[in-house]
Amino acid sequence: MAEMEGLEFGKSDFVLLDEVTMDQFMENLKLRFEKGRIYTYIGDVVVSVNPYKQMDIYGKDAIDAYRGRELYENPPHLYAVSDAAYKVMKRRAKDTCIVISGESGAGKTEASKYIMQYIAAITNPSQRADVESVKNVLLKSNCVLEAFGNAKTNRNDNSSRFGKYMDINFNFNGDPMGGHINNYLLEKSRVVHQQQGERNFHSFYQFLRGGSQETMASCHLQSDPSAYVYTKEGATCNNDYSSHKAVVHALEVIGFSKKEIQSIYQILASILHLGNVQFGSEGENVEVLDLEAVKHISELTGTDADGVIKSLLYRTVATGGGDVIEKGHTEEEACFGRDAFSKALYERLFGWIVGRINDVIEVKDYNPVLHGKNTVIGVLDIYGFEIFDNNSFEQFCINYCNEKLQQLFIELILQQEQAEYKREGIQWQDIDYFNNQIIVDLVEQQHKGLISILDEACLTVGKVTDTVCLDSMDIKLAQHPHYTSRKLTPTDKTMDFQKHFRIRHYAGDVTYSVEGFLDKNRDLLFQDFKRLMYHSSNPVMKEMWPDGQLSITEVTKRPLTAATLFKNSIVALVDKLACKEPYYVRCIKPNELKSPLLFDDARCQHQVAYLGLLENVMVRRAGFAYRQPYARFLQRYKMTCEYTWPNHLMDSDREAVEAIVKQHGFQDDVAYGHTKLFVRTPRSLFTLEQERAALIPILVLFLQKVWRGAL
Ligand code: AD9
Ligand code: MG
Repeated sequence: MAEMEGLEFGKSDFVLLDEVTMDQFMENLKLRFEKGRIYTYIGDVVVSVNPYKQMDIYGKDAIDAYRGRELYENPPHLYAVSDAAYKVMKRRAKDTCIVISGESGAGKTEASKYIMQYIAAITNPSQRADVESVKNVLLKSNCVLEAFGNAKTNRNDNSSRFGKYMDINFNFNGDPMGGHINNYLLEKSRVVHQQQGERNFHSFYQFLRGGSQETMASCHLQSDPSAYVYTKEGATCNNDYSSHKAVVHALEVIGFSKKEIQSIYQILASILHLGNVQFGSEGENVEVLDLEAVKHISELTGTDADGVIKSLLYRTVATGGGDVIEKGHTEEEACFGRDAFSKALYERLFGWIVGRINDVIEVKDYNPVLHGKNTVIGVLDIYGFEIFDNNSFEQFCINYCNEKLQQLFIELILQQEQAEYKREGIQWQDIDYFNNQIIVDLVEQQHKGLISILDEACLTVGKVTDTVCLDSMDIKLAQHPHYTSRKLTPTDKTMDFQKHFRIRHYAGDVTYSVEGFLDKNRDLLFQDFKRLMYHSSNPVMKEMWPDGQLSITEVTKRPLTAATLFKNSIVALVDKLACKEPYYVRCIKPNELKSPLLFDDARCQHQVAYLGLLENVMVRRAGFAYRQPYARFLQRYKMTCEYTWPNHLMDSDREAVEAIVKQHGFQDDVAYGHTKLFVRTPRSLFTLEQERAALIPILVLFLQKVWRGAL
């Protein structure tokens, strides 16, 4: 219990710091981490430090302790905010969301899983079978999506390489009745290439390690990942075997048919074989060197071997005059096409899996007249801010997304405060904070923003290279305070003149290599591959390629680029979040070594700074650090006042609260809202807390005596 947590564990809410300084903040954060207290509040925001070890704080006892309780009744915990989000959703029929943010490896995905587990545990007390089934699918979907969407990176052994936003729908009883998953930009380039020390998506290694002999034989695979170009950078690890079994089991529980599961693994196998396809050329003629691999691919994808070869070597193009011709690839184009095909196979597989899960959990036959209002809790777990040695288009998108979420945090936290003060009839004072809107604009502004410049370069006919595009950025953004390139700061030796630009993100400077930006943004996949797959004899695979039925003359010439599609999806996400009541979990990564023991002061301080946590505390304390509904305040502190203990005889709780405040002499430090008491400085509360703490042992003794009948 919070009240049982003595001061040796530090302050459980940063709002209670004596002074809001970085030093005090860090001292408290470190002390709590070292004492095994990984969660601390800023009001109702949870600050979490990754413990890098299993903590005994998530079991059934903990769930029972937090169920239905208020935030301040227990020590800070994810369960407490989950419960708060759930209560608001249920009592006020309001949609809520829990936004989990923090950099790669800070603990977002783990947090999202605990939150879902908690919600699953506290709902459906009557054990209705249909509700249990929905909960089961929601929980099992994590295992599947992690297998196909996560990978080992140099930052995190289980890094999410896609963004996930899950809505859980509740009926009027507060029981989950369905849900929907939105996935965002899977980092598909990982399918064909990984940085040194990283792995491809877990699914490949799990399959190679855990697939049955029979399946491996039918897929013509050997279990060694080094036999395949796409997986040779990584290696299998010990839990790949058991994970594979768990994933297949989860797929079955969710409701994937045998045929569907088989198709999933046939696609993985096809991708591995595709990666091994090499090309040779003699003069103009390019040919496929590995006919064996092609044979396997055609067998596994239900396509014709000649068709596979043809789409690897030629593309169909429509001429200006409306004729359709076949154009042979150069060797380089053939390699590009092969990799683009592999990436697309995986991306569509992933999207299809998410779609199938959504089919199962979609709310069906809901009648608001019969069933009451259907409310939602959304849980957002998206890839965290990333700085690698080599940052490319993917990091650009991921970091832009984090800028948007930071912007939302700023808006909502301020908005919420403002709304609260307004609701309660109390004046609001503005606080100075860094508004990262300027960086958001740098990326997404029409015409002048980086995405617009990129798109323009992609749509320009003729040979526009990455470096030409960089020139264009340099010209248009020369004056921007958050953009720089070597050309603009020639003395900076850390940037390559040809290839790099740098964005001063809210979370730090990131230098991006522009190489490959245009290709990744265009995201070109020759129509021939789409047509090939659309004609697959396997109906599961055919379903993934509906656009393959278009003839080349029907294909739109200017599809939206990858960056624009991503931007649109993130804007839609932010809109979705903005209309819900938000709860925040801000995750901090304590060190780069994945060590449970080390609290790296500088690294942590940097995160506290860019997450704006200090400002968060200041905003929270501006004017009033602490607020509580009259009834709650009374319940907690009535023992400290002779007029309220054990019960007051006044006309209202508010009057009783006034009596407590007056007796302790801090009437100048408070404001009375319509339903809540607002306390300006935490010091007043300390006095009350201390007095209460001193009274508790006496009270306990007294009660024990009463129970024993001694009094
Ligand atoms: V990324 O942006 O997807 O790369 P996350 O999601 O923030 O990142 P993740 O939740 O995957 O990080 O945590 C990284 C690792 O830290 C986990 O695999 C665990 O080994 C470890 N971790 C994180 N949170 C906890 C926890 N509450 N208890 C124990 C934890 N270990
Ligand atoms: Mg994650």
